[in-house]
Amino acid sequence: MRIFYSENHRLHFPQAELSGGELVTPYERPSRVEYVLNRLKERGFGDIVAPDAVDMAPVRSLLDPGYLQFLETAWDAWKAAGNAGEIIASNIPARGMHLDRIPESIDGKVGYYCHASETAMTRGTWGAALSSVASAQSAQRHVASGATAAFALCRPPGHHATADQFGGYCFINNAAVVAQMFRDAGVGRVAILDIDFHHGNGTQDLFYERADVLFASLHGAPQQAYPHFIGYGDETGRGAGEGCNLNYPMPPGTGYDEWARALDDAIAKIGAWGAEALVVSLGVDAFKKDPISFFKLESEDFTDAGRRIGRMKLPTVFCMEGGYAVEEVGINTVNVLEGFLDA
Ligand code: SP5
Ligand code: ZN
Repeated sequence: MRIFYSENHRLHFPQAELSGGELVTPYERPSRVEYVLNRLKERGFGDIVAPDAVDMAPVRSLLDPGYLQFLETAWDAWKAAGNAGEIIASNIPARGMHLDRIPESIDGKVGYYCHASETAMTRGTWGAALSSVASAQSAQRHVASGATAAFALCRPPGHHATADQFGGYCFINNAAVVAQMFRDAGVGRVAILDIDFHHGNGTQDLFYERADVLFASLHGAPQQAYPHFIGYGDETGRGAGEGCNLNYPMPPGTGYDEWARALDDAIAKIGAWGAEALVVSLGVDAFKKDPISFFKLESEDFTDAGRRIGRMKLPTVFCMEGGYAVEEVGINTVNVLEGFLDA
């Protein structure tokens, strides 16, 4: 399996994450990628290449132009406004406020284009986000031209990013761009399977009213877990997209038996729906030792999950999402890929 990865992920390394009322070193950090790369090499995945240049056309077709403009210019505007620190949102529009009037000041814009203030932006965030989506795009093209599967070692991750909001460590929704590119290449039905611990709110939102892209997500129940306000089981899609959104929220302490039942159900429904290509939002934060999550998966469970996904026999693009137990993030990620190849 070919791996696409860009060193430019290192351009994004904020020093601060607002967590439990403190500023801590972000859980989503550059070393995560090094652990995955090292494990890939250890396990004989030698075909690791840099992506081609980013293609902005599919990104622009899916995302809000004002949001992209904001991401590109936010750092300079933030500094020009005299701010000493990293970009962190401190006012996000809430109940009763205007959601449709975009402020002119950078402070206002940051809040408008953000949904979760744990995520900081720095000088290199835009460049890193572009390199991340470039890896996803190269993986998509590799699979579209005949490969069985490819892995985009994306960083920053993408599945929490919507058409016009960053948050949850995500800026551009890599998996969504891949799905759109499959559609643009003539694939009729594309499924996105999101096994990251957190609900893929951005991906759900982007395709919620569409019948051509099915989204299925296994995640911590919103009553207990970030992103808190979305991800319930009764969110099934709207309009033409009704029935094309499948959420599997699960409670604290969920282990592999229950998780795998949800996975099997999602896989069966993706198959019955007639998916012709698959995008996997590959987060490994369902792991029992993940510092910010509450599922109980063991490392070997990821191998089994990969095997179940592989049995679908669909052209598959894996996009890296979360996973914060850094010592094991490589093992767990590569276990999914090995399970997939074994199927
Ligand atoms: C891509 C991805 O996995 N994003 C996750 C973003 C999670 N953001 C908020 C997490 C808050 C967790 N707080 C738990 C603190 C435990 N000490
Ligand atoms: Zn996650």
